Amino acid sequence: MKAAFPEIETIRFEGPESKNPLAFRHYHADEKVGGKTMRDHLRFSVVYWHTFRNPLADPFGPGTAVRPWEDGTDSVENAQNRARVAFEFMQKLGNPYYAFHDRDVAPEGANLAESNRNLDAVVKVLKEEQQRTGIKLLWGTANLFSNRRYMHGAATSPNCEAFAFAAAQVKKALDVTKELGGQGYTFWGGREGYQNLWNTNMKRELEHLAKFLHMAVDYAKEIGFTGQFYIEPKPKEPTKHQYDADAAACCNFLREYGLIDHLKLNLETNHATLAGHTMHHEMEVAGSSGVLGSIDANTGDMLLGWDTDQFPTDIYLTTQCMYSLLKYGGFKTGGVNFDAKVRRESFEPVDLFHAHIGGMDAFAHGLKIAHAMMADGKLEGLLKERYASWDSGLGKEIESGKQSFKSLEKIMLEKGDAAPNRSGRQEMIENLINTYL
Ligand code: XLS
Ligand code: NI
Ligand code: NI
Repeated sequence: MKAAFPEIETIRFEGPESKNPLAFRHYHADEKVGGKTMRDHLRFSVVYWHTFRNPLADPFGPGTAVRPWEDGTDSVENAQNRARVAFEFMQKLGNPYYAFHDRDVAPEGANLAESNRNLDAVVKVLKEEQQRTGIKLLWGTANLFSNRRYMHGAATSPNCEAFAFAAAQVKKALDVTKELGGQGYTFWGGREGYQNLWNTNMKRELEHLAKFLHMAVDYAKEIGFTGQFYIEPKPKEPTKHQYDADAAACCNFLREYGLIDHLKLNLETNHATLAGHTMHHEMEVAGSSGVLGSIDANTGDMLLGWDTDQFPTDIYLTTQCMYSLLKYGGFKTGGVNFDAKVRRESFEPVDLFHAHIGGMDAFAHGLKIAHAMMADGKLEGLLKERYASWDSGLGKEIESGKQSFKSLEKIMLEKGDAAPNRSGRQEMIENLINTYL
């Protein structure tokens, strides 16, 4: 095969002083941070859909991407060749993981059987390339939102045969994910939501979604797929309201339908901001509920209200992500998955490298800062102090269930008022954070 990126060498770590745009300044895979390599902390993953399939169109114009390896057809051969290109890219970049939807890697056929055959033909190449390079599958997923059969949703469609087709598609995607040794499987609720409540039976749709996820869990057990399932919160787009709106809504749904032990969350930065939250908030909600699984790393634009999926470069953001991640014990099966695309104006193949290098460096930098903050312990100390009233005496008694409304009333009637508050020191803490940056 002709090299797709002949002019690009393997991307190397050159240190913070390097002026080489095709080098890492912070990501040094083998370097240990707190006893663990950066590679193992961050578990970087490249997404197939944006990096190898996105033509860079927008609602006002067609795609601009120049991808010399594409032959312009939707053939299986082209898809197989693209798979080899993808691995050449990833090998040069040095990310240990990737992720894909079934329809990203292989063309959809005229019917389910043909689609499955197409997928098998490309999976064969993916498997060879995984073995050749050592790059692993972080998670697989099925595209249950592009085909017109899913216009009303997949698991939440009013058309039970759309549900059935989606089930068959996920079954195959699980087989393939297992075949490739995938460490997880993600459900992002593509069109699982509503555009209009007048024509929607919300309760029934939610029950169907739960049923669908239970079937997936059962099938995984049946075939011995032990990877982690994830659900990926997003509040809107393409539907007006998606049922998996944010981390808290997902936790509620999973608990209500007996799925909380089977799925963790895959949090995406731009989805958090679309939901009116920060990523930091979503990480804390998931982390404190024990369901922080993986992250789709990207960022939105403050002035654009949609899922722009930009590559993350903001060190403050990556520091928040990595601080929460370290606090909750780091990734087990998940990783930093770049669900991000280059801008329409950045149409050349080399831009794919610049984008990923920037994202990886931003996260590696964030990791180093977060680790330093943690090792220093000042922030943790301040937090401990802030809640100190709960560590002994009355606070401890309340926490351990030894007090009631009645007993507390008695105490407060005697005291007359609560002890004075202490300053929250927000500005001091914000200044402290800046000292690590
Ligand atoms: C879309 C989602 C999607 C999922 C995978 O907004 O982020 O890309 O990550 O289906
Ligand atoms: Ni995503
Ligand atoms: Ni997204």
